[in-house]
Amino acid sequence: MLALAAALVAGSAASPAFAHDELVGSDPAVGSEVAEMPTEVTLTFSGVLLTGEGTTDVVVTDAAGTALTSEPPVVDGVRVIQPISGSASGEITVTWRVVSSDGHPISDQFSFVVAGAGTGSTTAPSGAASPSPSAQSAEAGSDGTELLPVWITVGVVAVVAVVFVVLLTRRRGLRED
Ligand SMILES: [Cu+2]
Repeated sequence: MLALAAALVAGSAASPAFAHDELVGSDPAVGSEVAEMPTEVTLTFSGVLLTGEGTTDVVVTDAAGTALTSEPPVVDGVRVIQPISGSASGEITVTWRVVSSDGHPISDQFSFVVAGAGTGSTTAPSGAASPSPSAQSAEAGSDGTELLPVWITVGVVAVVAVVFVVLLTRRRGLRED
């Protein structure tokens, strides 16, 4: 009975009507990779957020921890829009705190990745003018594409080995016959 009661309590706590709001989406999306640093980050919550002094705080930082926000966030119903100042590439972290529609403050953080060569100090955008070879190989390694030739090599070796074994077996079979 106790377990059943506990399950019921847990179930009701998890239902949206009684829970804090939660982050249900963002732009850029959580964990996504975008081509360029956006001019704003939008967070969408499951309920209309409370507004007022000190309710809402969004900090956007680059991989080095440099803040990319200079303006306060704008709360618009279920959404929070945080303007971005400055440019960066690499992993961008969004740390947010809002006050849920039930009056409880909630906070968390997520990150997304801005593609592009090096830091914001690079003059030419990646594409036509290729960045330094070391930067390219580092990028290839980080997203795993460099691992592909290794697996191809392993696959080819495996196939060759199997064919070799099959041929050996057949020859043996022929000799026995
Ligand atoms: Cu709550």
